[in-house]
Amino acid sequence: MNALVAEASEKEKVIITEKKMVTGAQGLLLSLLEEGVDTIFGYPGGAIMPIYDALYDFADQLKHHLVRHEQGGAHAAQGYARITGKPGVCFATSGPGATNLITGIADAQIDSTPLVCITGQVASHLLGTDAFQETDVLGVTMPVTKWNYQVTRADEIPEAIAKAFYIATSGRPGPVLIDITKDAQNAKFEFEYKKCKRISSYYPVPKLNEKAIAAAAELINNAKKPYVLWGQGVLLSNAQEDLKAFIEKAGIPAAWTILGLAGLPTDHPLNVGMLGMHGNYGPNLLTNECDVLIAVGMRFDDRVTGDLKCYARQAKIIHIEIDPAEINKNVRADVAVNADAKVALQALLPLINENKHEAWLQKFRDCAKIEYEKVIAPEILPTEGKLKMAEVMHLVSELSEGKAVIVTDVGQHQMVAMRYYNFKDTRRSNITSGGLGTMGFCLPAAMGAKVGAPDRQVIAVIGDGGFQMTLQELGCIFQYQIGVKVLILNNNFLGMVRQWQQLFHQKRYSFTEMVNPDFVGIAKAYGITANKVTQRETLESSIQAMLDHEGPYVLEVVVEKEDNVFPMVPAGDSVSNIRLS
Ligand SMILES: Cc1ncc(C[n+]2csc(CCOP(=O)(O)OP(=O)(O)O)c2C)c(N)n1
Repeated sequence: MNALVAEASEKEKVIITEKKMVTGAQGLLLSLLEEGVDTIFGYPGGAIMPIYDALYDFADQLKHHLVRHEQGGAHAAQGYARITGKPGVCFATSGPGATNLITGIADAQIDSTPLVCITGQVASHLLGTDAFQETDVLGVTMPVTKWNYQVTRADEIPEAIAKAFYIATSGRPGPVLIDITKDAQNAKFEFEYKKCKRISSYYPVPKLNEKAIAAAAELINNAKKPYVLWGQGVLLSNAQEDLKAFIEKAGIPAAWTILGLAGLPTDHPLNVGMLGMHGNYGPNLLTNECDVLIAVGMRFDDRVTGDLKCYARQAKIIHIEIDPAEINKNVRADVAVNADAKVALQALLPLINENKHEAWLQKFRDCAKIEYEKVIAPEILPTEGKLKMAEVMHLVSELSEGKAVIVTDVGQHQMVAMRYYNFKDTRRSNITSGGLGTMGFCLPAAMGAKVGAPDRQVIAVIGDGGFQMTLQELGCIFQYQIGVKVLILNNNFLGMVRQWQQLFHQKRYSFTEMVNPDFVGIAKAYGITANKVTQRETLESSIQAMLDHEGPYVLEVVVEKEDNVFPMVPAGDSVSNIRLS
């Protein structure tokens, strides 16, 4: 109760301390404090006014950031959650406020990000009457939330919030939404809070199957060409060190999905690179040569597997995964280990033999050499022509010493950033929209990440298309002086779609060319320092100036219009058919 007592008016203090009576709105905020929340991203409106009114008294403990669009609020909460590991909290009003959250919620669902979204709702006596700003937000969010619930009585609030936090963070994390009617926000009740520790018929923490662990260890110990693929599950269970110990002991090459990136330093000798459509040559090609494939905390997304009919058919598959629904969904597991990545890796470690698979590793090195000569060197070290996205990212990596948090949007720049940033810091250093591929994610997510990790250098890498989807969050960045560095790689095209049009639609550039505004002017109008680079000679000093700047900064780099990202596995093709050009 101390929070409310500290902030409430003298008159209220007496009432609250003596009777512990609070409004639903106050009860919500007290519940959030009980869950350790100190940061909220949100946007007010009629149906959530009582909550915002109560927030006025809690401003010191609950730092609310007024975003400029609810989608930005959801993405900011995602960025905050992804960097801190704590659930991100966002507020929105009913109707359009709630529906504006949906993209962020769906993104969080597919990328396993814990969110607690609070929406205001019309008063309960108006439910179902098509009242002003009434939307069936439960119905709308049902398929994209891990759980949602409508509160119509103030005294339900603490229990609903306790459940929300438990569900969002346990097992495979995900978004939850609590919709609170206006009368429930206003009504008084006696506040009491109990954290949720279990819910009947919900078993988020699987019991480790020792037999499966033993079977996995046996396969690994007898393998000649074992291969680890890791995903975000490693980061979500903080198993970076466990993964390293495991692959180092058994001498196994390991490749990452785009959500697993930075779980190991990029230049670790056993880190062979990126999987998937624009991943590295060896990691894709040799998937179809390994004899035991060990998937850790990843879900065999189609962007990773390509055509399943010719995906790792020769290999025995070990699938370590916390969500039982993912096991045998896309790829059949010979050994299924339904477990948290850290628990499984720690159980496996003593059972696996020390090993070195020199000849097998050499195959990855040989592929890497081919890719370096054919693709990477010309991309990062061009001496003439327009600037290339890869050389920009290569320089950003060098100048920030591989220690920054890189937040990306969706498109060519996203793939390039992941391919060419040399991550040295394995603390959650890569944030992207992987599963949903949401343009507009980056700017607000980077903002949320910087709020969650103010001491880290956070760089938002965005295309000219995606930037224009949520650029209004420059307003929020300016208002709270959130020191994000925004790097726009401007090719004046919806580049990734243009690349597909070039390669698969006979260069018919149907509605992908962009006539862009003055991005520097826009940033400056928001009060943010900005600069534009077009020449190779000034690229390095401009990036350095951005990195050295104290507060928020926008750097627009004009790059080659028709730059392509290679290698590429054409959509739906076999990973063996990866193209270098
Ligand atoms: C909300 C949304 N709409 C459409 C798409 C389809 N899409 C994927 S990449 C892309 C082009 C992105 O262009 P830009 O932001 O300029 O980045 P670039 O590819 O040029 O680096 C589009 C339109 C999407 N991913 N998300």
